[in-house]
Amino acid sequence: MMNDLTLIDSASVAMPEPFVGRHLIDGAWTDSAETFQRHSPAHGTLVSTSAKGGVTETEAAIAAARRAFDTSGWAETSGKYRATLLLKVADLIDARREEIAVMEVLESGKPISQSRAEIEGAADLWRYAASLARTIHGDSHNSLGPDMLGVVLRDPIGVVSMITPWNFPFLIVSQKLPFALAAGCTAVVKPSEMTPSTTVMLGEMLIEAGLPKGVVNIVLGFGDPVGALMSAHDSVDMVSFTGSTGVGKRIAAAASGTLKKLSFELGGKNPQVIFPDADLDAAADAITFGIYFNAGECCNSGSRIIVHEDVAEALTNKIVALSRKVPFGDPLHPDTQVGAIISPEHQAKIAGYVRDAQSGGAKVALGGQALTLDGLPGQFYGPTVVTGVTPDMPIARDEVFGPVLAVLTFRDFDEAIQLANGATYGLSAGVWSTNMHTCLQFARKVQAGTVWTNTWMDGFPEMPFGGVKQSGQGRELGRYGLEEFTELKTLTMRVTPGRD
Ligand code: TXE
Repeated sequence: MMNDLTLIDSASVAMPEPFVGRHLIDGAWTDSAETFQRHSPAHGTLVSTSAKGGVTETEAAIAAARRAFDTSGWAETSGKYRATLLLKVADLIDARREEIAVMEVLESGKPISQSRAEIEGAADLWRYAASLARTIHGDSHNSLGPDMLGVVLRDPIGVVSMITPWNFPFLIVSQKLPFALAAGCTAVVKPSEMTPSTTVMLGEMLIEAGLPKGVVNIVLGFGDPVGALMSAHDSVDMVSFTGSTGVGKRIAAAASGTLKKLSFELGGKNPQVIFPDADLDAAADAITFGIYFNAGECCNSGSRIIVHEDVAEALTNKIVALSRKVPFGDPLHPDTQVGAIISPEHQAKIAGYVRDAQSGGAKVALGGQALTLDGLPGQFYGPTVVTGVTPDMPIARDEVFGPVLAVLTFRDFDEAIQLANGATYGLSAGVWSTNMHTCLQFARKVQAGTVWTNTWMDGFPEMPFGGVKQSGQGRELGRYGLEEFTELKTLTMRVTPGRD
C-alpha cells in the first residue's frame, strides 16, 4: 500500500525492440523525410519511431483511396467477397493478439489485462462486420401507382477519412474500418500521433489478408497538417472521427467547404444517478470499475455520480473502500487495473481539476495525487474520489479524462434529471434503482446516446453507440454503424405494359 492506495510492483517483462512505422499508401510501405518518436508513458523507454506524414503523403493517400473507390471495382465486389476478407483479418488479429496488446500498453500506458480484452473485442468487431457485409439491402415500393416501381438502394458513401485517438487505438479503428469496408467504402486512416503502431500492424494484416491496394491507406502524423487535410479535402466523402469535442469542431469547420458527411464520437461527462432503493453494493462495484477502467481515459468513463442524499455517505464509503483496493502501477503487470497517464501534460490537467475542486470547497475522500512510482519514470495518478462537488465546478462539467470520480447529491427525481442533463455532453448515462418505473422514467428523460440501468459500460457489437448534444453525431456499431457508411439512392421506374 502507498498513500492509502494499492500499488503494484514493476513487472519483469522484456521490452520488445522499438517498432518502426511507415505509411501505407496505395499498397506500398512509404517513408517520410522526418520521423517522430513515442516513449512509454509508464516506463519512459523508446517504443516506436514513425514516419511523419505531411501534405504530400496525405494527398497521395487520398488519391489512392479515390482511385480504388472509383475504378478498382472494390465498391462493386460482392458482400460474400468482402465478408471473407474481413474474416481473414479477424483471424490474423487473433494470431497476433499478444503482440498488439503489448504495443497498446507500451504506447498508451493501459493495463495489459484490459489491452488483451480490447484486442479480443476488436477481432470480434471484424467478424461482426463481416456478417453485416452480406446483409446490405435497400427497400422497394410497389404502391406508387399501377405503372410505377420504386427501389431504394444503399450505396457505399465513397472515400472515408478516419481520424482516431490514443485511448483505445486498435478498438476504435475496428469500430470504423471493418464497417466501412463491409459497406464497400475505401479509407484513409490517421491514428493518433501518440499511439500509431497498432494501426500499422493492422495495415500489415490487411495486406496479408489480400485487401486490394489503395482500399485502405494509413498516414502517420499529426492533426496539423494530416488530419486537417483529411477533413478539408474535396476527394473525401466522409470523415469519421473519435476524439475531443474541440477537435471535432475544428474538423467540422475544415469540412464545411465541401459539405461532406461527418460522423463524430466525442467526449462525455457521463452521469450515474443512484436512487435510495438501489442495490448499493452492486452500484459501488460498477461505479468503481466505470471510473478506473483505462485510468478514466475513456469517453464512457462514469466520471460523475449523482446520488440521493439519504444514501450518499453509505455509497461513498463503499466506493472509497473499493477504490483503495484497485491495483495501480506498472501496466505490464497482469494484476494492474490502473496504469499510466498518457502524457505529463495530461497528468497536470487532471491534477488541476482536483486542485480547483478543492479550492472551491470539495473534499478529496481518496487519492488526489500525481505520482511517480519506483522503477517507473512515467506519470501516474492515483484512484481519486472527490465529494461535495457542486454543478458549477469544472470537475462536474468538463471531461477530466482521468481516474477521478466526482460525487454530487440530489433530493428528488426532478433534481436528479436536471443535474444529469446539465452538461453540454450527452454520451452515456446510468440509473441505479430496484424500481423499474424509476429506471424507465429516467431512461426516457435523460439526454444521452446510451442509458445503462443497474449496470455500466456493457457494450455489444450489435448495439449502436454514439452521443447527443456535444458528444457527437452519427452512430457506430450495429447495423446502424454499417449504414453510416452508406448513402441512399432512389430509383424510380415507369413500367409500361408490354405491347404486342
Ligand atoms: O485528442 P484529440 P487529444 C478528449 C479527452 C482528452 C482530450 C484531448 O478529454 O483529454 O480529448 O485529447 C487528431 N484536424 N478525448 O488531444 O486532439 C489527432 O492527431 C484533424 C476524448 O489527444 O481530439 C488524433 O489523431 N484531426 C476521446 C485525434 O485527432 C486532428 C478520445 C484525436 O486527438 C486535429 C481522446 C485537427 N485539427 C481524447 N487535431 C474520446 N471521445 O474517447 C488533432 N487531430
